Amino acid sequence: MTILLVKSGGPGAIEEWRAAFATVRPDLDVRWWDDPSVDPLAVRYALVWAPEPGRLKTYPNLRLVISSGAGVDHLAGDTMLPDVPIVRLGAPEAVWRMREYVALSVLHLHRLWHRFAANQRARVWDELPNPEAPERRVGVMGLGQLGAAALDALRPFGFPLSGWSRSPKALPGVRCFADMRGLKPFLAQCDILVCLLPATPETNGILNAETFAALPRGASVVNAARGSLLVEADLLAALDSGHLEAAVLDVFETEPLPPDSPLWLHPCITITPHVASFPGRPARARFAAEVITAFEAGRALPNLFDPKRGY
Ligand code: NDP
Ligand code: OXD
Repeated sequence: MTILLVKSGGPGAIEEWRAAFATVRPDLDVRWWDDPSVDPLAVRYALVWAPEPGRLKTYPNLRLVISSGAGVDHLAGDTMLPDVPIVRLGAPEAVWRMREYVALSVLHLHRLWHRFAANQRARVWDELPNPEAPERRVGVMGLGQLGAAALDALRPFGFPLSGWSRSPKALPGVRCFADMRGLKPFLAQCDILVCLLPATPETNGILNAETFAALPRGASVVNAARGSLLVEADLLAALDSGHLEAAVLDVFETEPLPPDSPLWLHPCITITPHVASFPGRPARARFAAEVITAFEAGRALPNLFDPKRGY
């Protein structure tokens, strides 16, 4: 039997993975990463999250790697990656989840929900007048599968929309900016900035003091990308100076976020524990099974990781 090796969710998750794959690809022998009875020569596929660097290279017949998350920064640091296709998670459920998360976060910031929450705790009745959607410009950094889907989700609300990517893009109803030359003009017209960039050497620390200063006064920020993109101290300074209004953060430099982080109790910060788009195991197994089937049939693979680009 063909072995699919799984490293995602810990050893306790393997029965759920087996059950999920049994409904879509019952022919696969689904094994836990550290199962001592696995013959390394029989491993054809791997579904992984943060495998030990160098380990994937030890399976000589490995043909395909699937990342259990859409981000592949957990693999990008492995200097001994095997020369096989690496597919990033692209389950429709993951995309729906991110659409929900971005719509929820943008509406939360648009309607000053953090202030109403604080006022409720203080028993303060204050309508807090705030602009209507056509006066609230929303910009998304990263126009890949998630950024484009997030913009789709925001379209019905009537916000003026814009986006920023590495290469030029054209999206209906979205003012598109590209590369470093487009960054400052893009930022200057974002009242709410949503970050959905991958973690690469180029994007490391991109949400920093300079970026925040380029946003209009009173702007807010959503980071659902990676913690390494955000300079947390710069965000705190921009919020405390009043230049930024609020932030919604799903990802952090250190996860879980340490209990002593000043981010936890900041009145203008809303925190979620890296859940923006994580779909359940059955959805990820369905996606992985479709990719394996496409690979075996010689069809083009979706969401291929390009090690040269780093995403
Ligand atoms: P994609 O690879 O589909 O899209 C990435 C986008 O970012 C592309 O538009 C790309 O530009 C742009 N980009 C990359 N580098 C740069 C750069 N240096 N400057 C400007 N633009 C750049 O990724 P996804 O949409 O699938 O995912 C994005 C990220 O979201 C993931 O890498 C991951 O970190 C994060 N994520 C977070 C989750 C969560 O639960 N919080 C869940 C899933 C993903 P171009 O179009 O020109 O290539
Ligand atoms: C991720 C994911 O890459 O959850 O963060 O898919």
